[in-house]
Amino acid sequence: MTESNVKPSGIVEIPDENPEIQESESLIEAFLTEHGAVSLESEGEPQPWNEAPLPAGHKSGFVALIGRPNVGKSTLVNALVGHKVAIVSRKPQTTRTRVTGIVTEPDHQIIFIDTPGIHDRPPHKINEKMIDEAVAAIPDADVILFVVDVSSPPHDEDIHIARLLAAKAEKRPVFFVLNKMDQLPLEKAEARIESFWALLPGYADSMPTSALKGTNIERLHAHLLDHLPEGPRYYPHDQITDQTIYQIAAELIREAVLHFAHQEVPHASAVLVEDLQEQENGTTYISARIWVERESQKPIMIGKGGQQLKRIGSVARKELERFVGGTVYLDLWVKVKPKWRDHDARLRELGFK
Ligand SMILES: Nc1nc2c(ncn2[C@@H]2O[C@H](COP(=O)(O)OP(=O)(O)OP(=O)(O)O)[C@@H](O)[C@H]2O)c(=O)[nH]1
Ligand SMILES: [Mg+2]
Repeated sequence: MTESNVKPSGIVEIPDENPEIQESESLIEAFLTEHGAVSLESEGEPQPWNEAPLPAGHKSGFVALIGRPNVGKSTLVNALVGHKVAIVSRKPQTTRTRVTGIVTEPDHQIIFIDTPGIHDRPPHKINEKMIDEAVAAIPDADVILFVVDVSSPPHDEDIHIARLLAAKAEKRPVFFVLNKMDQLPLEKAEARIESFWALLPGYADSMPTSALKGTNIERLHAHLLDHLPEGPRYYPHDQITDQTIYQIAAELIREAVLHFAHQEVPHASAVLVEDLQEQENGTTYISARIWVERESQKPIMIGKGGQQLKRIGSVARKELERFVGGTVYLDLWVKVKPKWRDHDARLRELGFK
């Protein structure tokens, strides 16, 4: 038998003491309070979104966030968009594909492209594809945010990315985003920041931020606007991401997996949502599979008496309920997919090209 199933609904309540989960909950809460679901219902006469008149001088553009794993790119996109569009975790290589977060204001639209962290240890095909996704975002962008973690000195991967940007960003403005400034002791700040600046002497602008605390996010947004060209709206005003509801659900479940799984298991896991539908009683039924690579990883994911899977399911269900704005019945299965990280067909099933 390669499949196991535990119904997680309502069995274990996890105290939400983890600041990351609280952070993501408050983002979702704010989003749902404001909008109720993934996109806004427009009131009044429907008008084709791309025919609505725009003010003179309307600006728009694509802003790619590039950086090594774990520096806070996804946290930053969520903060800039004001909604949770990308999952976040303490574990490196959380983001696996490009994720857009869209901000629409009366006079501008910015499409943020969150990318997988670029690193120099690609042991599997999936890692190569992740890095390809990130590198491919560079020439598509109007502005590039080179996100670094200033809480520690520049890493070899930062040096590698700086070289990549020097070669590939061409005439595009590159901003240094000096993130995690909340973790940088004041006495080290000047020397540390200068050591990052030295990596890319041609940068166009630089901004210390704390994506976690929201520091300088508004200022960064304003600086970005100065560098964006005049242009149209590329997306309807009420769209905050280009991910499908299936993809968002899978990512929210994967975030819970990343939170509870340890060592090699998080990297060996993937989530595929197979069914998602609202039932007559108003409950949204979601059926998903958690892939692991080896038989030995399955009992780890399920835990003794199914406790681990119940914890994952309980946290994921809460996030999914906020996301759909109603009750969710989550049917979670663990499935062994040998070597899926190196298997083209498996990777295609997960949406990789
Ligand atoms: N102290 C502090 N922590 C932060 C900040 N921004 C992000 N983090 C934390 O850093 C960790 C990684 O954040 P992510 O947003 O997932 O990082 P990422 O760059 O998207 O990582 P990958 O997707 O793996 O490339 C999480 O634990 C975040 O809560 C910040 O400004 N300050
Ligand atoms: Mg990320």
